[in-house]
Amino acid sequence: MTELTVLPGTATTEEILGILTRDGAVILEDLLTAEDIARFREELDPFMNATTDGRDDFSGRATTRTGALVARSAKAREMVMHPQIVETAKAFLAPYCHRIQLHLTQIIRLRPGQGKQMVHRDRWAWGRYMPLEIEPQFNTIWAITDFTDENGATRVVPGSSRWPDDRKATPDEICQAVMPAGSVLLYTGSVFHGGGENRSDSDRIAANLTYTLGWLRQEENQYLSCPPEIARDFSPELQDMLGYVMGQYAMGYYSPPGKPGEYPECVTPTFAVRQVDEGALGGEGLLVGARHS
Ligand SMILES: O=C(O)CCC(=O)C(=O)O
Ligand SMILES: [Fe+2]
Repeated sequence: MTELTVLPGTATTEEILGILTRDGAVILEDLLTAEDIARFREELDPFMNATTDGRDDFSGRATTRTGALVARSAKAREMVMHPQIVETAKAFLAPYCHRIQLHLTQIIRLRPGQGKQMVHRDRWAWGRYMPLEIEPQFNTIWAITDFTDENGATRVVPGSSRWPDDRKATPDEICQAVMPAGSVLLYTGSVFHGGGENRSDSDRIAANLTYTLGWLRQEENQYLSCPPEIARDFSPELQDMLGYVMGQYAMGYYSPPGKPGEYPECVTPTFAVRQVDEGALGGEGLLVGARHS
């Protein structure tokens, strides 16, 4: 099989999950309008244009990577919290966690002349410690420009999510996520893939927005990219998605370092953005999960 399945933006979570589980990737059409894209570009082009090229072959020496999209763009915030994407991410990751969180936000711009990226698994960001039975990551790449064969549409190896780490894909096993601007490639943290080669004379621009298990370290440090002073103004749902919430019963609490007695001890990270003390650690509900794990 060398083609990715394309589903309409109206596809149900069950339909999407069916393909994602089988192939490790699927394209969803028409999630962004031309106006959405224009807004995204207006908010983020200044940051993208000020970003310098990668300094190694994996990052791409003719590629720019721009992060902190939640802090910088209202349109990116909407995309991160897109109801259908979040529902699918939750359903995909639910067997492995109590709660999901944002993993990274990044504009990936492949400039003309960028060669193809090595084929890899995004889950290798954590090393190769976790067994393949655990799916730690749910990914999206939103096409901000058209994704074409010539401009470096993401290369994907359908059906490779369960392959051993050292298996190499042959050229006929690799296909490309060719799709118009506004479409989204959904892919697992386990499927083999990589950026394509940009042989065209214009940029290929993508928004990589990814999600992970509430108990794992995030690839982009959301507490630094989007600190409480900024996250304070966002909806509780987005604050939780950034990680300002307990990941498990005992995962993520802190003690505000004030004067003796100035603040409560061992509060949830919610305290940093909503100033409410939600009680010790993660509360009784999560304790049940901790006992069983
Ligand atoms: O730019 C792309 O199409 C994919 C990039 C990618 O897979 C990565 O940087 O991990
Ligand atoms: Fe990747």
